Amino acid sequence: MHYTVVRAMEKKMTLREAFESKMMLLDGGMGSVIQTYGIKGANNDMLSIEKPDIILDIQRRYVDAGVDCLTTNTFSSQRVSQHEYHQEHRIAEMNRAAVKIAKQAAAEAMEKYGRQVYILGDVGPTSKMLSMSEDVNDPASRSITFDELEDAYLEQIQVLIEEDVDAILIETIFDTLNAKAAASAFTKVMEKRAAKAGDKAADLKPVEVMFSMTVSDASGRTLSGQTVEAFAVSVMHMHPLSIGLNCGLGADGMVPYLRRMGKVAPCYISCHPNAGLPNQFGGYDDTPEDMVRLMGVYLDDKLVNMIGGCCGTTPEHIAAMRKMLDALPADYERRKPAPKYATSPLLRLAGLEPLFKEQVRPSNGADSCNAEDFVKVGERCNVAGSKKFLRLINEKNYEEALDIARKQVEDGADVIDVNMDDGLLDATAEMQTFLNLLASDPAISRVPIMVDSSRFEVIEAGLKCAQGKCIVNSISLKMGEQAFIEHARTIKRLGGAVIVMLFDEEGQATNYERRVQIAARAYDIMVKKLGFDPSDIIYDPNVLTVATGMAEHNAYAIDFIRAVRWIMDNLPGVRISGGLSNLSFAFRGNNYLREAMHTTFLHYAIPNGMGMAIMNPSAIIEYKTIPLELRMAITA
Ligand code: THG
Repeated sequence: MHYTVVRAMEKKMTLREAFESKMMLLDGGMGSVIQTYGIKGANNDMLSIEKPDIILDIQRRYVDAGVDCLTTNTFSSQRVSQHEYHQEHRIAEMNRAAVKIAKQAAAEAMEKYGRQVYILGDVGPTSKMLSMSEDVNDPASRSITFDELEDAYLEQIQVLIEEDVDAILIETIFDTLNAKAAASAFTKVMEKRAAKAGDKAADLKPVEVMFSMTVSDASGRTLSGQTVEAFAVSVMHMHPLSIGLNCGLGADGMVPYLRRMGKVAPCYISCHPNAGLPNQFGGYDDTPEDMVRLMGVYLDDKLVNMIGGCCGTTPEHIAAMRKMLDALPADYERRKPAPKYATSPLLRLAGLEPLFKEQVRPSNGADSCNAEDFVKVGERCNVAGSKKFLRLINEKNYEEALDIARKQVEDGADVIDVNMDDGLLDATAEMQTFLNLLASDPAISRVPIMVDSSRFEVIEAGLKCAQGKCIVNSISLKMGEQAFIEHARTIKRLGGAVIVMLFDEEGQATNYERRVQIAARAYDIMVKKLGFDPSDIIYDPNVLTVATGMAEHNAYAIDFIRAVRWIMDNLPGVRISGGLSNLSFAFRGNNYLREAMHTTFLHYAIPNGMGMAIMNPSAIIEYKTIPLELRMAITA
């Protein structure tokens, strides 16, 4: 084969370096090829133990076809998937066996062709879903918990990494929450590995993580309802080597979604489609020639960095793709990852749909601020902030409680705050129930969720019920640095943005100086020590109640705005939020005055850099309509 000679001269590179240097080729189907060996209806992953020669033969054929990456035969090698075969006690054994076979095939590739083949530990979605109920009569129920699924993935990924794979490929993702459970398990395994290595941790081989979602129909969404952009946002906390698409729709059906994914992905893009749509017998008809013809546009339009095949593809399909890649002109310009920030730091959140907002920068007199990037968080699904919501939750009238959420989205809320902190409620259980119910209502769950509690275990439980990228409300230095760091780490592992309240061990910051000092300290810890992405940090400098009759409260609003400006000028990349309705508690009952105060406050705070508020989205009046006298009274 003509590429043999060239490849023999390649030096050993990491998987990431390989992606940087060339178009990558993944292998093709496993299950459909196993069938051609006369094996039908088997537990395919068990074959790594029971018929290793067949698996090795298939992977050798993929090596001969010219792959750069082999996936291990471990798609279903998790306790959850093996349960139906009663093989859950052999998880370690089957994962170990599968990596050994793939490594043998890769070693042969080096010997035969002088070509480095990377091993991707294959992790499938299992047959369970964390974001959808299997019981039509009980939409809040789930057939498995996040923790159970994460444990199952941890058991698998632990072995794959021990056996020295180059990456974990979390693929055929039809529910992003399942993928986030696998991702969390991956982080735990990697942290344990680094801790074990001690001061030699820096010498450990990097292990990458890669995600590939599957769209279930022409809507271009996952089975659990997320768009490709929302999916991309929801896994980006893992800094994956690549994200991509596989399985359904066939090669041509992927094109529009690859285009959309590529625009938002600050990483490489992969695609390994089926050999067409399934025919009436469940087989796949696209020939190798059909597939490369349909995939030509992937290369012409620079949509991908890695191609391969899924169901119905064979070593012949992959050999045809090898030929296509080798025929690329020497000066072919490969796709480059989209830049992380399009213009200024973006807030990136997701429900079923993504929410992208540029930073709200303080304006300097002449230039007006970009107020359309202001984020409105609906405050009403809060048992402490709405008597009606509390009553509905107490009565377990979730249907009407959901109506409150739906109304806020209709009224223009970009995000929905959910808070169940009430002494007489089981806040964890109520948070789980309500978020599970929200997930089954696409009119509400299209927006991201703000998981709000003063108890961290409630926050953690909430994050484990949301497939999108949430905001945590909130963490602070109130209980000291250690708890703060622990909470921030957990949020990072579960993929959330977070509100940092300006509290420290001495209590709430109520003046300008303490706000500035605590904000700077928290930034240092989160960004410099923990590697938090600043665009995932949202400061809340404490909107306090004004006009209480106490003289020292009257500087509160001005001090808040001065602190907003300092933070935006000095702590790059962050956003500012605040609980708007706090401002006017002194005027409970006088709704017009409260709304006029809120509007006036935002009129000054947004141009100074306030980028988000927790508020009643329907209760904002136009500033110009507020009578001048009232405006002056408010700003006095
Ligand atoms: N910062 C952060 N989170 C917060 C706050 C904040 N969460 C809670 C609160 N402050 C923001 N949420 C609300 C919700 C409702 C009201 C005020 C703040 C409110 N409720 C009416 C009242 O009390 O008069 C209730 C009316 C009713 O019962 O319907 O004003 O600052 N990070």
